[in-house]
Amino acid sequence: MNAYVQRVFDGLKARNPQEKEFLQAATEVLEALSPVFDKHPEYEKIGLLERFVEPDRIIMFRVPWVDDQGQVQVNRGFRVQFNNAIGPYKGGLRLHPSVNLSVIKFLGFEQVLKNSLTGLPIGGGKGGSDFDPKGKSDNEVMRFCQSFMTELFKYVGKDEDVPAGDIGVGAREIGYLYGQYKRITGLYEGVLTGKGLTWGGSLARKEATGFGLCYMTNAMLRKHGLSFEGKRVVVSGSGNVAIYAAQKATELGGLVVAMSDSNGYVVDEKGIDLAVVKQIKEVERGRIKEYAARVPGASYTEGFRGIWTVKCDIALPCATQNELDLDGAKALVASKCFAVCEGANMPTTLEATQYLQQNGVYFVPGKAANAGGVAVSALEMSQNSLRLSWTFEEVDTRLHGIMENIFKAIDSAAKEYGQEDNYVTGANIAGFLKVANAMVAHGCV
Ligand code: NDP
Ligand code: 2IT
Repeated sequence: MNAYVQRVFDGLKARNPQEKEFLQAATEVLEALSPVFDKHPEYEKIGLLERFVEPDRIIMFRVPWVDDQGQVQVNRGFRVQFNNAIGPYKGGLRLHPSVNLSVIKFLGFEQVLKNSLTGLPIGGGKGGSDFDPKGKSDNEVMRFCQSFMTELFKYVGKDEDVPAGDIGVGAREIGYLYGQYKRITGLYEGVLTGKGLTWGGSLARKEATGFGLCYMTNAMLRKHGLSFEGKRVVVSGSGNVAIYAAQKATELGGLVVAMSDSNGYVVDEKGIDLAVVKQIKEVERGRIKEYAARVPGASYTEGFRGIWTVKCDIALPCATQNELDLDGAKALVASKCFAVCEGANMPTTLEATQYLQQNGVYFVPGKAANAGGVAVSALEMSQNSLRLSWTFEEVDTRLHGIMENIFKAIDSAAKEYGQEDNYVTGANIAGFLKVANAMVAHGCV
């Protein structure tokens, strides 16, 4: 590793010893960026990397709310505003019991590079809470969201910081958050994306991450003379990203044979029936296990990690960080899987990524492969500014173009740095250079 990069990395580890997810993301990014610093020694004098790895600010706050029994509950809220060199902070809010500062920092850091790759004017940020929406009533979720926004509204705005959904945050939560923002500020503005279609949302935002993932996968496969046609596809998760990835993979000719949630996975050799998954997950907020009870011939297995033992050609991890570990990677290689494209953020551990790449599996990291969601969020911001709405086809066509462009950018950056087909290197370098140029132009800030 370049000596300057190594020194900054050592400092980062010493200062944040408990932040294991953040350090994991930083390891991948800094290793990939090392050759950029060999080429640009002038970056050291201006402390570019020290500034790049330190968030602009971290906001942490108490979120008190009253449950249905009248008992006061307290959660912790976060917003990490990581970097706004190329546009207002932009990134989702995650509600999950595993949320802590390390998780939000890793997500915010990745978001800076991802948002740059979209080619749109958006900086990077992320937020959320350790609140668990599972098993909560609509009223409890509403009271939580109102309390969360009562603090967060001070730090966000359409030109300042624009949150959106992530794990545990969908249309319901965005609605409650938006209602409270509007009530407190009196502003009807595009402060959040993923809004409902009658109040400023964009068509195709719901589908965007999953569709975009398949457009990216397709672009990458095409380069290698491959396609989805007739291929077995495994999609982990069964939330927003997973459902629309499975839908587009099927439309492109793939056979999606397995999906999961945090409890286990289902296999359906005839191809997953997405109408059943949507009914269970989007309407009933139920468990994937139900699928096997409703669809003849389908089976359910406890434990979400087992999904990688299902034989496939293409794997699309779309659940959460570190869901695909070395054992999973070995199982995929053994079953001759040839492509892994990340719908989730950092779903593959560092060891698993290395193993897949060393065994010739084409691997596209989340910051490039799942950028379609935030790209359409940025298109939602554009539509809000214009005060009009585009058709589904118009947004989908733009999304398709953006994903094709990201593939070209990461492919050529990898080539330029002598690592053709290493899309981890390509994505990090291509995403970084644009942000770095803006930071240089803005001086020491
Ligand atoms: P959802 O909440 O809609 O779905 C999450 C899915 O992942 C569920 O099936 C959930 O299962 C599973 N999951 C969550 N946590 C765990 C865990 N600890 N172990 C195993 N499974 C888990 O979220 P999204 O679909 O929106 O997000 C999925 C991933 O995609 C995340 O990494 C997110 O950061 C990323 N992403 C999302 C974007 C978006 O636009 N929504 C954009 C880009 C990336 P269960 O129901 O059992 O919890
Ligand atoms: O990880 C992500 O890119 C998201 N959760 C979407 C962020 C957004 O602002 O749409």
